[in-house]
Amino acid sequence: MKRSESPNSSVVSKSQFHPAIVGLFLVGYLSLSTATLGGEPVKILTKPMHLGDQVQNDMTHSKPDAKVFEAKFDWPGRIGFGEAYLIVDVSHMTPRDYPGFKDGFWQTEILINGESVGILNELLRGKNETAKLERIVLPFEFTAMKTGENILTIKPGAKNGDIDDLELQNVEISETKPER
Ligand SMILES: [Ca+2]
Repeated sequence: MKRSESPNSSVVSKSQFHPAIVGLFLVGYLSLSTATLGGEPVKILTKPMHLGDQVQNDMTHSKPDAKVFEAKFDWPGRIGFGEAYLIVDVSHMTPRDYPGFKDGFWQTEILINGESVGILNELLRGKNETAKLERIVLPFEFTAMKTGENILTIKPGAKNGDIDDLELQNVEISETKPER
């Protein structure tokens, strides 16, 4: 609001504050915050990225790009209650029924701002990894994020020093549950 638009307004003293005025401010605030509901997902990765420690010729990037994915991203909206959703398109990741997984090996950990929010391959069924691209939707506590800059970490699991090689194709976060 520009000052020049209300040349006749004067400073409101405390005694002039009426509950109705406070109510108007509240309505204004609520309509502003609901305007961010259902916003577009925030894209964090939109191209192939091979995480791991071995050459794998059936991946788009046969050589590993990194051992861990870590990216800063900006969350433009407010932080809501309940859950937000991490959406990951991934191939070659060890699924949850693979031997050793239940003992804690091969588990791909997801961290937001350094706090663990879940294990990605808990949501991937099957006994063996495949080259098929799978979409995984991981719900997490919305309050793990803050408005503005955040850091997402995707850390592939390992066993005896051997990192689970996997390939990401797309990573995004949505405040609404995506249709699969
Ligand atoms: Ca490996």
